[in-house]
Amino acid sequence: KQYQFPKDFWWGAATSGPQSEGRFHKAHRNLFDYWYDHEPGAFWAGVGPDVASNFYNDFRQDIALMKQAGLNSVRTSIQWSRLIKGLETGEPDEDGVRFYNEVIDEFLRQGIRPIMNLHHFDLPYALYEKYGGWTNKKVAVLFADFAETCFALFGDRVKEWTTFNEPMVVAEGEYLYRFHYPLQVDGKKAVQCIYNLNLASAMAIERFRQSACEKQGGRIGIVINLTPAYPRSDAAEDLAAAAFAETFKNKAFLDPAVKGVFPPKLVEILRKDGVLWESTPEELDLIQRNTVDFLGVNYYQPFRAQAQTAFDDSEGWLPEKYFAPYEMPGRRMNPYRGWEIYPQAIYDIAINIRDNYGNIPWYVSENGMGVEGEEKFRQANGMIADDYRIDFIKEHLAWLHRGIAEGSNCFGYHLWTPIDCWSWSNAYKNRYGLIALNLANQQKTLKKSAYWFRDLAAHNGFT
Ligand code: BGP
Repeated sequence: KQYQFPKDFWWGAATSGPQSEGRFHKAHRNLFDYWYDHEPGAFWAGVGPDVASNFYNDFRQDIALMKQAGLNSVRTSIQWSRLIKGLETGEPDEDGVRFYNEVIDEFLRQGIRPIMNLHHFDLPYALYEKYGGWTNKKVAVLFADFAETCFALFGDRVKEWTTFNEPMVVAEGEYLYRFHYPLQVDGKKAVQCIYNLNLASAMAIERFRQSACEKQGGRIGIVINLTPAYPRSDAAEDLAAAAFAETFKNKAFLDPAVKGVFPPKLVEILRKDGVLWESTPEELDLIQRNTVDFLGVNYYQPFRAQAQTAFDDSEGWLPEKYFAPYEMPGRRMNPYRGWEIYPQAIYDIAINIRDNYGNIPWYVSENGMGVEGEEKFRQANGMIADDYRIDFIKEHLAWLHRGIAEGSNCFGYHLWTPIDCWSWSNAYKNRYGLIALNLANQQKTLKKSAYWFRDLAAHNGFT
């Protein structure tokens, strides 16, 4: 079968500043830098964000490799902790400005569209120390100031911006499931954090509308991770569990970003349970007025839900009061990574956006397959033969294609990630790149999937 995609489709890949640049010449540490300095061996066996994939020093070569892999667009992020020297005054750091200017210009010189994201889990640590991070609305205001500086400095060349990457993961990692610093379990803080991140995104969008960016052809969006929730069965309790999981995990960001309002059901339940966020009418109005132009959707895995039967409230309120994860027997697991593979969810997402979110323009901003021990697939000629990744992409694209054929307004697909990069959760154990990174000598070489991707982009589709 022939899978042709719409004209001018984005074929690209996504990375982030903190996972690729390394910490060279940074004015400040972000939360992960701090955590790593503090407890180097704790989670990453001593391998940290200090060098990452050395994009700070290698960016010209790296962008040339991305070009060879056929990418016509790439998302990365501007690190607040690199660009801004005066976290309170907003004063930019000279080397930070130089670096991002050169990176953006290099992308453009190679004919690659740069999409710039403003927050990829990398809050400056000093703002956590002083204000308590995203639980404090002051941080939202400072974020909007930082965003405004980015629009002024780079908006003449960057046409697509996104405010946050996976804001739900910030709330979950920091205040529910302990995988981001400060590693707390506090449902009430998580809920306030969700609200404040939505507010910060809307404030940044307001600054964008006030800037010259739109006149220069710019658009702004957000990158949300969607894990469509599927019920264990048709029993009423399972359906209700999946509905709450869908609301909490997905709609809590999707609805304010696209529709300007929080899901009423969520507000109702949080209020009833006494954990609703603190908001003001002015803030809610600002959120309502400042919705996105487009949506980025990160999709890796579905969420299977069942009725909760054993909620333990010893740690206070948690969203699990209303659902429990369900490990469906026979579900298809990634043999190298531990996440379920369910390509059809991409179609479900496409139809959901078409039917429930005004068919807003959107793209797949991350999708990808993490593989442990990829070296064993290296052939005699030196190339990693990652056929499993090619198959993974094809399967997801086939479902995406069907969603587009049925009218969903999708304009692109970005793989996570162009070049193997550092991970928050597993350092370099699981590789995702089209381009392999040899940690011993920082050599970067195209994998088989990179050649396949180049053909995909050149033909705007595959058979
Ligand atoms: C997404 C993040 C990325 C990236 C990716 C891979 O959630 O936006 O930053 O890390 O997941 O996941 P992991 O790093 O856990 O392998």
